[in-house]
Amino acid sequence: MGILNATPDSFSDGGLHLDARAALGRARTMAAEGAAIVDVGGESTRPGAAPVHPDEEIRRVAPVLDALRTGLPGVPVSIDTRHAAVARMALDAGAVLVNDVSAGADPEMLPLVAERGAGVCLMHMQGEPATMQDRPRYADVVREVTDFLEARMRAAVDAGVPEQAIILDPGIGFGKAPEHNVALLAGLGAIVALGRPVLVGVSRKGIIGALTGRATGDRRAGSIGAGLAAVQSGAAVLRVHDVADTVDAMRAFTRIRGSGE
Ligand code: HH2
Repeated sequence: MGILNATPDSFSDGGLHLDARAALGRARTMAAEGAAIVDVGGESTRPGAAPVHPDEEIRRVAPVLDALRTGLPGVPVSIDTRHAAVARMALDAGAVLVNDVSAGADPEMLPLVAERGAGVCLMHMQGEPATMQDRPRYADVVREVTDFLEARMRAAVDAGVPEQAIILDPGIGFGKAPEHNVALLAGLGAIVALGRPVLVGVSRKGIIGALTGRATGDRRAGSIGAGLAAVQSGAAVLRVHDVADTVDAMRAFTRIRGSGE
């Protein structure tokens, strides 16, 4: 999954893809590099970010989705949003997956996904982006995140979303200290055991800085290393900025791992 943020303030690619033509160019590059899906977002959820009104989110992503529909047909698009109004517009514009970092907190979100026959990624977050990194606390992070995802998966199914349409995500960096992120990446098997594909987003995040000492722009190798560790633990999808290098790393890794089985 290639990241395409139509935001002025995303922590890594903020301001780069606000213009629909630039966004389309970036999406084309990522698709050519091997991205299976392009994830379009109009709200930064980095630590400390203020919430964005759904009208503003729509204003940012609508032209990008239009450009993708006409300029890159055949490449599946997901919409990274917590707001049902934004998801509705994006599904109308051809998106096939709703990537919801709040796991369906908007009461209209899961019924919408069900009604439209879309896919949904349900992610764990402790707190809200503005304050989530203040003092994240868990007694048993793997157990708590797994239990939360299981409950949200049940809520989605109760709303009419087929289980096969659900992807689960531990929410690396969303209300988690470095040790929590490491425990989740190592213990991903508990979430995998819920029976749905698991998506992991570590690309250029603070956890990579904590593990390598590198600044945001210099976290490519660390991100790929952590991504491969996630794949080893059972992750099925990696949400990344650096598609070409990640795809190469995954090809080599899965080929060698597969030949030993
Ligand atoms: N991480 C970010 C945003 N959306 N969605 C899922 N499912 N999983 C993630 O780990 C995830 C996500 C944050 O990264 P990014 O989009 O690069 O930055 P920003 O939030 O500043 O736009």
